[in-house]
Amino acid sequence: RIITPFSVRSQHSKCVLAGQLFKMIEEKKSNLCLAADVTSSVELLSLAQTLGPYIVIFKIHADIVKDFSQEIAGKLRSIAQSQQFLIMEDRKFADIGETVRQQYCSYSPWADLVTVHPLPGDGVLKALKTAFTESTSEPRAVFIVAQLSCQNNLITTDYTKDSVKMAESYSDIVAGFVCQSSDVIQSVGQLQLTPGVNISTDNDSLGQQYSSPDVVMGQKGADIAVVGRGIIKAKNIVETAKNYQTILWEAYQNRINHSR
Ligand code: UP6
Repeated sequence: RIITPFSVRSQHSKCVLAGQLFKMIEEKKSNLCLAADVTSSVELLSLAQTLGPYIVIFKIHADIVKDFSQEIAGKLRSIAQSQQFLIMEDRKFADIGETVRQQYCSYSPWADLVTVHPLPGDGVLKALKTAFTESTSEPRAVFIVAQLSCQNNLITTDYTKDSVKMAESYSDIVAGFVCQSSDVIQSVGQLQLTPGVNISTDNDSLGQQYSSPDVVMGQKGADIAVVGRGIIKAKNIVETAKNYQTILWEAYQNRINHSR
């Protein structure tokens, strides 16, 4: 569990977007990433507009949104700019470098952050680093999926360790890791993004496994918690998002204070 405050950690980030994220978390008092897994662009933009104030990352799967277009992405980007959050495309790239480089083109105009599986080796990181430079002058970064929240996944302890090692030479583009355990993060300048967070249930019918915000921020050591259905399926999404934001922030404060 990294207990150094975000304000200090931002100074250790070799990745520009990681530094910005640490500052954003402190300014907004939010460790919340919304998983906006909805099927229409109307719902997508409405979630961004109404929940923007309570989150630091708006995470999407563009391929779930039936009418997704570059125009919708542009609208999402202006909401992100006015409400101060980053956009993550959870594409989980996992192919040979050249394919990833080409696939990235659809996301480069609007996704601040993307996710990658380290499975193919460092070619994916090399490809994205090249693609970032080729496509934009804005800061871009990746989160590496070093562990998964779903049951029976095939990731081993060695795989996780090797993912972290692989990322060492790419610290300028690696903002952090998607993982479930605090011992993954070796550098205070990188962030732990942890999905599988829900207050009211501990699984779904398709293998997802949930923990409570306290467990995720305390024991598991998350810096940012990813919440999807816990919020977007709630009756009152604004009140629910605020509630998650508060509980996560308090759990983070406890982690920092208990260490003193
Ligand atoms: N996600 C996980 N677990 C992982 C990696 N990513 O759940 O290990 C992503 C899913 C989904 C979100 O792709 O978008 O986080 C979780 O949504 P939920 O809270 O509705 O289960």
